[in-house]
Amino acid sequence: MSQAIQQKFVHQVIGHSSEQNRLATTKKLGKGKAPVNIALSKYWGKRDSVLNLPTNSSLSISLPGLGTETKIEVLNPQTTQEDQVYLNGQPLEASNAFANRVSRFLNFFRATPQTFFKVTTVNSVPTAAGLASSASGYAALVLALNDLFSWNLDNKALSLLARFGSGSASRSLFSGFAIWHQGQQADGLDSYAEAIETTWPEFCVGLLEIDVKQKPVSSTQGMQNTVETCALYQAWPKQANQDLQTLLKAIELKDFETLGKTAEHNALTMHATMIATWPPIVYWQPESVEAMHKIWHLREQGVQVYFTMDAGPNLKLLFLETEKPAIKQAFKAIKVLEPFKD
Ligand code: 2P0
Repeated sequence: MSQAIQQKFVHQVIGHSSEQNRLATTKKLGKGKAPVNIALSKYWGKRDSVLNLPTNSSLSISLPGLGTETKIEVLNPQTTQEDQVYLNGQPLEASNAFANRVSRFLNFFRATPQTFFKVTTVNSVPTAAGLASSASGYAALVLALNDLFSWNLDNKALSLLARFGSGSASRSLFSGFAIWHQGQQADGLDSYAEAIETTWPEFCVGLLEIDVKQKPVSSTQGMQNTVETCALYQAWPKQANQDLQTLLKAIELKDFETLGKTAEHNALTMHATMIATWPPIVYWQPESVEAMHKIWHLREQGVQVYFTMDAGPNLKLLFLETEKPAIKQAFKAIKVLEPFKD
């Protein structure tokens, strides 16, 4: 039943019908490239896990220097009985969790049950370390499929398909700020992201890597547990949607203080719901908390710096170019990105 709903969704987006086969290839190879994105107002919780629909809207900034490049081709059915997935140059076993998830997504794009794909994906971010690699990964894969099948889909359709692969991927089709509308419809066709046109050249994001190991609980599992067991979660959708409105206004007015405060508070509220989940989800390491205190201390000294965190122990610092020397001085190992310049 859920597979039929999913197949219908994909057909509605790519325009498949019996007269017009959208899964026939004319090209040998499809290519796609997409950036990672960091949410300033987070996505946490699904209202529908079949179509991957969120409980709340979210807002992000893309980091053009970091992301995923993916190539896809159709394999010869005479010689192959399964997909081949390469991650960062390494062939993955079909049983590997990453390869398995990619193959399940590709099930919706096989012209026949004997159609298998070779997917070659290269990440410039550590996989599953809370640096949003599934976001750039599914956005790049959808762009590669769009290229392979010559669909010529618009950004809305690309974002819908990417969302179906992984929620945060809906926002990785764009550079700069993007908003993912939660949507209201049961068919999921109004839950997609679009770019916010404002540019903010002074805007900086500092990546503070605490730990790049595979995270203990995936985002998908973590948010499901939160929705099911955390009483505090009831307050989350309202808070998240309010934060999003505040952030939109702050971006429009280039009000950095409001943006920073709202993003930091939003991230900590999301983490509060994770911590109040059972079994508890605590992505933080002692060094994460140490870095938070250091940031609060810098703020007391007048440095305008805020942070956000995702489903992992790493911090992403938010500040304007004028604060770059102070930040680099305080955090020697920080990697500073300028989303509107890189
Ligand atoms: C975000 N995260 O808005 C939030 C903040 C993690 C914490 O979107 O199940 O990997 O594939 O839709 O997209 C990570 O969730 O989850 C995420 P699925 P996804 O960036």
